Amino acid sequence: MSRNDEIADRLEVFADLLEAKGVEYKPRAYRRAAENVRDYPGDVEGLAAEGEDAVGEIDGVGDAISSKVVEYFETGEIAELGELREELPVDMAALTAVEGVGPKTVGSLYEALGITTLDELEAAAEAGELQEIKGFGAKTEQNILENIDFAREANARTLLGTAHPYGEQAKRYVADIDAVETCALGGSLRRWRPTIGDVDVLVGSEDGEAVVDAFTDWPEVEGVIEAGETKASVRAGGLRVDLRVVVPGEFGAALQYFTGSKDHNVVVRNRAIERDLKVNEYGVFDVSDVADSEDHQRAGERVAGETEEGVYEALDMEWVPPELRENRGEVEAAADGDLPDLLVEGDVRGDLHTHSEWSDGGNTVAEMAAGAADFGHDYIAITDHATGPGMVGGVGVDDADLREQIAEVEAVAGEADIDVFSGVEANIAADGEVSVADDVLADLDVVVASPHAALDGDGTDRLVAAAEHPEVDIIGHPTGRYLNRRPGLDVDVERLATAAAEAGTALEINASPARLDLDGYAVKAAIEAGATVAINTDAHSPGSFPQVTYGVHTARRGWAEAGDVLNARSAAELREFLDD
Ligand code: DGT
Ligand code: CA
Ligand code: CA
Ligand code: ZN
Repeated sequence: MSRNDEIADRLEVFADLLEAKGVEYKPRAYRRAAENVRDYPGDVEGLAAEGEDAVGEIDGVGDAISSKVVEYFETGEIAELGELREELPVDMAALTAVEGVGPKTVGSLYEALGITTLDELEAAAEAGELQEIKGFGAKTEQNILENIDFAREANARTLLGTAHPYGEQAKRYVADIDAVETCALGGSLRRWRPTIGDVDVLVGSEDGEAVVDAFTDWPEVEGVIEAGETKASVRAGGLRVDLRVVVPGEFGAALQYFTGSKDHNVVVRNRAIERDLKVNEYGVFDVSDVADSEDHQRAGERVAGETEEGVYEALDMEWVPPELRENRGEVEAAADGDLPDLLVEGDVRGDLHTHSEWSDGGNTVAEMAAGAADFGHDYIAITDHATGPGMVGGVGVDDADLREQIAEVEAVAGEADIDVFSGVEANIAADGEVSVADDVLADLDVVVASPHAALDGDGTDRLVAAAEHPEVDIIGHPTGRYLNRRPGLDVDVERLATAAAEAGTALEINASPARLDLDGYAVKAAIEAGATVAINTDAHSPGSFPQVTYGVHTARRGWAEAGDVLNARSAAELREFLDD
């Protein structure tokens, strides 16, 4: 974590605690300061060394806050924050992870019942004590109870979008250690799961102790959980990072084992047993001549283990891309030579869901188009939020704005090196109604329709209705989930995908790391039902275009080939799909 992030985190905690105590206005100021400090391109610690005035140059950072920033860098703590924490000794992050519980609620819960942890909250809700608090009711209590398990899991898992860059950083550090010969990330990170329990780093080396020593000296390490001769676990960047060292000759077998998933490995092991082989983290062994009495980890004749490809080959199967290793039929497909020819990043040619200043984006249409061209795209659609139900804060374009915007997009398109399509992100109301007039929709190139509110219960009918709307081209972030924050709509993907395929509507894989919606399993079901998917970043500035990576790997988790993906098509082929 950078020191800018460190102080920003403190200011956010400050804001939460002030809000919990019922203080007005200040929490907002602290949050705004935190955001600007986090985004500050320079080194805030350096400013702090120059004094409060220098820190006060950052937008939104006034006298009170800049003095705390200086205090933090000088003394390592903020006295007033320490006092607030003593007054309100609550596990704020854990409690506010419960949907519907904000800092203010945490304050009320502490004041009324002394609740500080998720377990205490659950016990109080089960005992019916919450509904006795002023401002709470039986319904609130029930909601909290229903959301506690989700929150518990959320607290334990980190978004892929956070863990992936951090894992890569860990890998770069480890790869530079002298004794390291080979190094790779394993586990859920290598499989690109949407959320990550911990980061797994695997090393091939003859000198485990030297590697462990250097690893625990990584400047990012906040605490060592355990350190042995060939493995270590540390806390770093708010994550747990597991290191495993094996001899280079066993690296492939270990990588296969530690990539998982557990369920995939079980099926692989069973396939080995059918062939009188044994697979484990040390290698693949022919155990046909091994007596039960000498059965140990490396018993038998070693037939593979140096490379992962060799491990699968020894079992008569194709190498399985990590994204597929979830026991969804991939072992059988690999044995039959039937694995999909997975989509790769270079296949994606454009972005069909982006925002500009016309709604809540940060850039002009021209800047978004130039950014997409720089990124290497062949085309971009500008799909600002339409006004109407579900749009917070009144941001969005109305029908008249849209007509003006079409003219601007056409002007930009005339100058740009790539195709620039006009579009909109309309809202899908709870009854399936699409929020923009049909005649306006008809004049736009790309119509994305997405659910933004009322995200409880089954959404299949609602989404099917929107998919069947003749002007809708793409259903955006279909479930409306926010990872670790809200589960979103329940959707019968097969039924939605069948209707969408019939209607010529694509289903989005929203690549924003907060969403990854549809997820990989849903993508697999959608493609099997014949649907086309579109991988979009939902970018609110050009800086988000690279997030397409997360969408591509999510598509791969759904067994997607280039032919399944709308924006892997050329601009001409895309136009054909949109016009139909
Ligand atoms: P996570 O960390 O919860 O996001 O998920 P993973 O898959 O990274 O799980 P993790 O870190 O506990 O272990 C990494 C891999 O090591 C896992 O995917 C498969 C393998 N592994 C770990 N423990 C076991 C085990 O008890 N049995 C088997 N078969 N494999 C295991
Ligand atoms: Ca892991
Ligand atoms: Ca692990
Ligand atoms: Zn949206």
